[in-house]
Amino acid sequence: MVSAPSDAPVRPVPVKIVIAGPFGVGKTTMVGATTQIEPLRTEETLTQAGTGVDDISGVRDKTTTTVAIDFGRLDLSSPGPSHPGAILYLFGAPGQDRYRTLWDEITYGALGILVLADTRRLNASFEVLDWVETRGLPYSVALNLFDDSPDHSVTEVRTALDLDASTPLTVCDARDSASARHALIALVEHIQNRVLTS
Ligand SMILES: Nc1nc2c(ncn2[C@@H]2O[C@H](COP(=O)(O)OP(=O)(O)O)[C@@H](O)[C@H]2O)c(=O)[nH]1
Ligand SMILES: [Mg+2]
Repeated sequence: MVSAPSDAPVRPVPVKIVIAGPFGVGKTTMVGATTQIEPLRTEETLTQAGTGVDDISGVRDKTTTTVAIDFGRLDLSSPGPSHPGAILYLFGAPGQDRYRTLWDEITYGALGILVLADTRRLNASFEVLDWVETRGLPYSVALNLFDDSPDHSVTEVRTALDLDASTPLTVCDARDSASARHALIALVEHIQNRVLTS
């Protein structure tokens, strides 16, 4: 096999990442905070038609919902606190359970999944985590902190979500680009480790 000359430019690797999690957990916010291109958003106003169909408990103030995907791009090979060589293509999934078929389609070609969780309603993440387990892809969990989030330790949350010791668990503010980026980098490093050890 002929190896590339050592001075050849290193091409950034495109990495497809899916951001999953229950309705109102901050997926659209995270894509918007991290993308370096204009985010694609497919938000619609919540209507009475969703009453009794979609579980909006705990997110009563929310007025819009993602009906297809959010899309953004984050180049982690650019200068600054970065992860070398990866360009992330971010796909935010819609939260409602009824989009499960779409969740399967969105993960096509993805290298990893970031599951956002909200400590005010951790049980809302169980269904997403069960689904993520079935996909067999590397995943990590990020706790998106809200002003009234209860003060649980990371260890308590890890136990409550029944996470494997190797699954990265970070804490973030999805509105803050550096914080959200940190959660994504933890996932990229986890993907790299999985690739190197498999
Ligand atoms: N206080 C606070 N609000 C947030 C945070 N992340 C998201 N939000 C707000 O929570 C609401 C739901 O977020 P959104 O991104 O639409 O959730 P999605 O359904 O998962 O896409 C929006 O009004 C956001 O502005 C956060 O870290 N802290
Ligand atoms: Mg959304």
